[in-house]
Amino acid sequence: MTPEQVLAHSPKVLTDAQREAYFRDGYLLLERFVPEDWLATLRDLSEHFIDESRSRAVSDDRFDLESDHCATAPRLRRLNQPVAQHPDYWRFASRSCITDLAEDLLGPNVMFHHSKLNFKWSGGGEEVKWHQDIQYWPHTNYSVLTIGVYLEDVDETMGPMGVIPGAHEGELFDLYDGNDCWAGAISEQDLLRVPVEKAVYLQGPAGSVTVHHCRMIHGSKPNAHPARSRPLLLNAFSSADALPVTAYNYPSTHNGELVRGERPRWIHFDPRPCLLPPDWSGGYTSIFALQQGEEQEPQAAAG
Ligand SMILES: O=C(O)CCC(=O)C(=O)O
Repeated sequence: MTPEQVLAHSPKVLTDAQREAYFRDGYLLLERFVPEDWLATLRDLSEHFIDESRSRAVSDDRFDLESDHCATAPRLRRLNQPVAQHPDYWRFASRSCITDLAEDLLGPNVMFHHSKLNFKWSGGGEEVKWHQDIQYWPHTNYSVLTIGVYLEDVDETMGPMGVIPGAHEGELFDLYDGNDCWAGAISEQDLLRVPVEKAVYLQGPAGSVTVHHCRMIHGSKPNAHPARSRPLLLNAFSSADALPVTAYNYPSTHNGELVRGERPRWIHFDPRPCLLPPDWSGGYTSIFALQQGEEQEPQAAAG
């Protein structure tokens, strides 16, 4: 859907000024957006899965682990596809305030794409280099976004999500390196064309929500805080008239489910081209493993 088509529908949780800001800047930060009861449920789930990760020594299709992860000091880098791992994650993605938020920015027909829970552990949790999402999972148009929820308070030392206002209207970058291998990040050379000095780092108390457009250049620094981790639950949605061009390479029960409205009769094709990612049907690791250049046995995982 185009911004004009979306704005023609009345919003449920945003003001029109907030929606216009999203379309202009390509991101939003909504402080304390998620109610306490939901936050408590999501935090309990995090504890449960962190505990479960203690029994793992290597990453698998559910748990993406930092290299120094161990049972006594778990460092779960990412919980893959939480919606497939517990019904409350799916309830949150499909029937909560964030579904309303997705509807306000994508129009009445909304499709769920995927979810992930990125931890950034204290004292180092890894950097995410500048990149755009849509090259990882191209769609027929760019009415696609990701909603992040901070499950704990996040300050500027903890690797908050960084965005570059307005970058979603600019260039779509090649995420392959000079050897035609997928780097998953914008090259140093190309970054010379990006006003990274204008980056805004989205921080806030627990329950704050970030939204970024699928063409937004974004990334985050390591977590320098000595004691606190930065769990960020990410759910990606599209207008239902934006269909994925490539199969999502992490099989989940909910990828592609309609969470609001109806299946539309017409697909919308944006004339702007999109980069095609590698064929990951044989396996994939994670954005962290890729960007850190880790040698790993590929799992079926993504983005
Ligand atoms: O966890 C973060 O800070 C950013 C994550 C991200 O951009 C991604 O997973 O695509």
